[in-house]
Amino acid sequence: MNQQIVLSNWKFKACDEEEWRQAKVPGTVHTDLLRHGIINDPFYGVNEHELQWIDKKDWEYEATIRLSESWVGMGQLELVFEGLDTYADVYVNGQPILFADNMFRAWRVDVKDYVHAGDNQVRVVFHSPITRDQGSLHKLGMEMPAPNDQSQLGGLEDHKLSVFARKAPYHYGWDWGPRFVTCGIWREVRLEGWSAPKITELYICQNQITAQVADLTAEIEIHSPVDWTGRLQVSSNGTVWAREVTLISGSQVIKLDMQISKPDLWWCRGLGQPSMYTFKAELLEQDRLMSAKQVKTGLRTIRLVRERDQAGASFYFELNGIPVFAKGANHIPNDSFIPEITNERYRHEIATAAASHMNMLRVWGGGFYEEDLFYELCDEYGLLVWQDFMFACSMYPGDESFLHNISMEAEYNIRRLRNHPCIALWCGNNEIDSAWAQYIEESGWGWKQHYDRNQREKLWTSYEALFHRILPETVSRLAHNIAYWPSSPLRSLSRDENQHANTLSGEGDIHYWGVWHSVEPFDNYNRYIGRFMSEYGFQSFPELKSVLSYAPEEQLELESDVMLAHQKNSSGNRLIKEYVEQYLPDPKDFKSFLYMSQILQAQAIKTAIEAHRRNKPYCMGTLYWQMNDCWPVASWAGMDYYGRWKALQYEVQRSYRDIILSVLEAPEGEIAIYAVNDLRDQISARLRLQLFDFYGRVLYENDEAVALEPDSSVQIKSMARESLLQSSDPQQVVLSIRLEREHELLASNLFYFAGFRDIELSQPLITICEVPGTNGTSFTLESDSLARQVWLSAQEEGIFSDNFFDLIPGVPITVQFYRRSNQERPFIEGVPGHVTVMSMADFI
Ligand code: BMA
Repeated sequence: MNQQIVLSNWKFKACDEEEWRQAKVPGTVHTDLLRHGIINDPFYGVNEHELQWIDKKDWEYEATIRLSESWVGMGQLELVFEGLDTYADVYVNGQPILFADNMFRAWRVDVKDYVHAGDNQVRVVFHSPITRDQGSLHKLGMEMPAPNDQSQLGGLEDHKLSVFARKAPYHYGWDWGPRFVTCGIWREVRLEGWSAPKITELYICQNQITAQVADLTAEIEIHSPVDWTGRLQVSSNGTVWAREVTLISGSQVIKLDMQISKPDLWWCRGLGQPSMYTFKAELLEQDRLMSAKQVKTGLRTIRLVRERDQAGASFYFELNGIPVFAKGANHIPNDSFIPEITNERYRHEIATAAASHMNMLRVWGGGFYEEDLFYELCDEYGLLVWQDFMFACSMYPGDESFLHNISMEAEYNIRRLRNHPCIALWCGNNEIDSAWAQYIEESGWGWKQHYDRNQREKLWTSYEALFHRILPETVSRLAHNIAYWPSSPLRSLSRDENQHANTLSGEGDIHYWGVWHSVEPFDNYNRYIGRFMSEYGFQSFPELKSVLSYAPEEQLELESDVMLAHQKNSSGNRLIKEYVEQYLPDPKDFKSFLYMSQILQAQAIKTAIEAHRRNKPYCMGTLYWQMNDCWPVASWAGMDYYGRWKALQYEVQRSYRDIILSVLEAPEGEIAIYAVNDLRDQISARLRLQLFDFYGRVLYENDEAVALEPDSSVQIKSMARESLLQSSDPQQVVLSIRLEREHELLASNLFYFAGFRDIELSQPLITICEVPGTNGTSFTLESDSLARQVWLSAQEEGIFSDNFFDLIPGVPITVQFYRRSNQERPFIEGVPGHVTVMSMADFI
């Protein structure tokens, strides 16, 4: 059978120093230095600025592996590096065996001729990506656009070197991320040995999936050191498919057709259960098992539907024949130092997405192709994945070796991920098409204008080779049933001016950044709605507890060195301040400003999500920017680096429910109530309206039957503002809208007739009582006057079932606390410890 040894006991040092120190693998040089106390916490204070020397040096790692006679006598011996970041020369017993140059690929080297019985030395030398790519830049002879690359901070002036290395772009800095151009052995290293045939890959190709039958082909890649005859079988749930095979020495792919009748299909959240199947492939000689490999997959058909219609063309995902309204967020790496991301953190993130009623995440192209666990969790929780290739916001070289490197990278990652039913789309890159804007001279981010005709042609030729040839060809060859989309955003595949997306395109996907980057009012979310909103976002600060993890008390002001170092969007703080001044009451101090920034962000994204969902089926997807953070920072994330939910995460949880109510006020004073139903069932319910004053008196009430069609968005009621208000003061009332079925609350929302700023809040008295019999995990809150944006914060890490909500006197709200836990299911009902309750009145 196959055997393996994971290489451990690594040591490391700078190439120009003598002293070896113990290293952690998988790991990075930064985290190794930190563990030895050679550097300070990279995330604390302004330490980032002090640590820029690390990427200018070469580093080496070494391990010894002891092999027995029987090990070295094996027919095949391969050293496998699952991830080397990035320019790594590898030596075995002093002999060079590999020159790696791509962090996104795994490397497998035949080392039979290089090892012997006894101790063997494996040495990995990492060349500074900076020194190396200064050479690449010199060779290319022109600077490349890469606005997020913080070259200045790295002491490199405007030389954007990130584009040359097949290395996570965000390592070079981003508008939410620090610049840590690290290196190291970031995934496992092992020696594999075998003398008999070995199954090296098992792919379950889904030819056609219907409710009646799943028509599949198992593609089994086998490596055999010898010629061999025997039996190959694949089994799942007790059914076995088998055939005799004759192998010749070397690698080969054997196919086995399989059918499963009445398959349990894989569905994303909201549409059904994410059923999974386990397939096991085995090679048998008589009854002796020679090799086995097991994979899990879900059976489903996923299509990207782009069909012409009056407005342009649709853009939506269809799962097993059912159109999906995509609700989710853009995911970035969870840490600047990838090996630091524990399984628990992954589970926490994906459970957060599921608890927030998402059904899609976009793995954005400036990070890395995620760990297997990420996709396993998305499979398990029913989250679709929009998967970018790792290219973002820059142009790239197009020489032959670069292109070859990328086709190997694409092949490796498509193969690695193609059994995951969650993968819905492969997308070429983030924002490059729209930034370059080949077909409209005056469009784009002003990149083209820096180049002469020849240079432009060269850059665009590289672009086309990558995103219109190599990547789509590789996807269709290896995962032919998954759609490819060259760039996000993109309007269409035509090679002319119609290609480029703009905020009002009636086709393609849209990144709408008018609100935030262009300082447009929130109301513009109601105007700029495309067929699929793959990005839009609004920043906020993490809560004080998280800020204190990087800033000492004396730095707690917006313009302090530390706070500025943890705000990577140069206009970020100014924008938050300006928007707060426009929409919210003035915060009384720094801590209040943090709170206010979160309320602001939540309000912005609520406006956007509701607008997108109201416009279904014209719009069929909404992915806000961004899910998470890679260090503690002011950013667009809904969940901070520590996994703490900001006000936005709770707002998303409400706004992404399968059924929502949404209110839109027209400028003429018409108040329209919409109901959006993403379920496949018709809903009969009662719509209950109550107009309250801020002391809980009901000034108006109405109750009527409504029916919601399956999978629909409709206006269910409309009223004139004046007739609702009558003589009430618009600054003193709130409209509560509830959709109820029997005693079940299906959806609810609140509507105010005046902005936050214009409403005068009195200091409410909020009471919080433990719900008897819940052992301290549930609480009921009540208030004697309107309390806005009530924020519960717990001593323990965890989430409340609801938070940042408004309390109307006489309308109590009950919440549960869920402890963050290291178990398979991350949220477990628990005791929060001391709970602090505050509301907006406490911050003004
Ligand atoms: C989009 C993203 C990121 C960026 C974000 C916020 O353009 O694709 O590049 O971090 O906006 O500016």
